[in-house]
Amino acid sequence: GISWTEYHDYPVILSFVDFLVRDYPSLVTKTVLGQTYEGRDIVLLKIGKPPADGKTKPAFWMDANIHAREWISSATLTYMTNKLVTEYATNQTIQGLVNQLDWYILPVVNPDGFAWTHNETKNRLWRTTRKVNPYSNCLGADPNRNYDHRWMVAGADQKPCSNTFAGPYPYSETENLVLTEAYLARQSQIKAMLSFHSYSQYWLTPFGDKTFPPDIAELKAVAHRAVNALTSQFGTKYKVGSPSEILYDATGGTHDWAKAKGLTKYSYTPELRDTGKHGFVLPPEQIIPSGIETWEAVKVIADQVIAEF
Ligand code: 0X9
Ligand code: ZN
Repeated sequence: GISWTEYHDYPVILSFVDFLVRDYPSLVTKTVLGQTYEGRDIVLLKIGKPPADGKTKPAFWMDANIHAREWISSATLTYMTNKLVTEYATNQTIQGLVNQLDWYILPVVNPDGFAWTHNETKNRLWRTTRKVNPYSNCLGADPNRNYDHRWMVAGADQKPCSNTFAGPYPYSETENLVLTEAYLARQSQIKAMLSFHSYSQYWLTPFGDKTFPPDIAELKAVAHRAVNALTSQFGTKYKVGSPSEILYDATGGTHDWAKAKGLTKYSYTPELRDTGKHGFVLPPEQIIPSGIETWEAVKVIADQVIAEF
């Protein structure tokens, strides 16, 4: 196994994934969705047991680190993944959640950017992918602006050197393309999706263009229950609202895409710890508390999905 007292680079996260698959073969399967621009594997984990009655189970999707520098997102997600797998045999609650749901987990959506932030001599605060852009010396695009729902409508840039460069066209980034294909292949099953980012302590609801889905009241009610459960652990406070309401307008992001295309009811972007003291460079001592509290929020949404199914 690995520890959650420090941050790990991509090879260590991949070996953690392989360790889970090797030690818990009846619970965990790994799919390589494709390769990044620089040739790294993009991996999706499935945690679940085949249902006793042979019926389809609802599924819960979680991904992290679409933005390279937001290390707490994959650290929190791997912490929760480890919990789901290693406590299955001993923890009644987890057993129920794994028996009743399939969990799809994509721990690092943007491995090239992530690897770049781990290279000591380079840029810890890198955000985007690492693809070469034609006619520019700047690398990469913002993969959270690269989906095709309302692409380039708000909070996105056409200039390759911008941190919010939407890419030359939707799905110009392989990372977005393979995520979308994997998601669409499982869409009838997926009832909740969380795309973890940092920082600000927000539980963002759709959409990022000042509009709202018809069931926004339900989504916000569940989000409030989720963050209340989170806060109950250590007092960490989260705000609930759409990006336009509490952050800024931005289109072409993961949770807007999943909601707008009618794929998934409970679609959120949680912006994890902190509120700016350390920002993206959150001390590793906060990984375990973040994992513990975020898991409380995830459970609320999972219970809701199960109750509605
Ligand atoms: O700007 C972003 O992509 C997100 N904030 S971050 O500081 N992590 O970069 C917010 C995304 C808002 N999400 C959608 N509009 N879907
Ligand atoms: Zn982000």
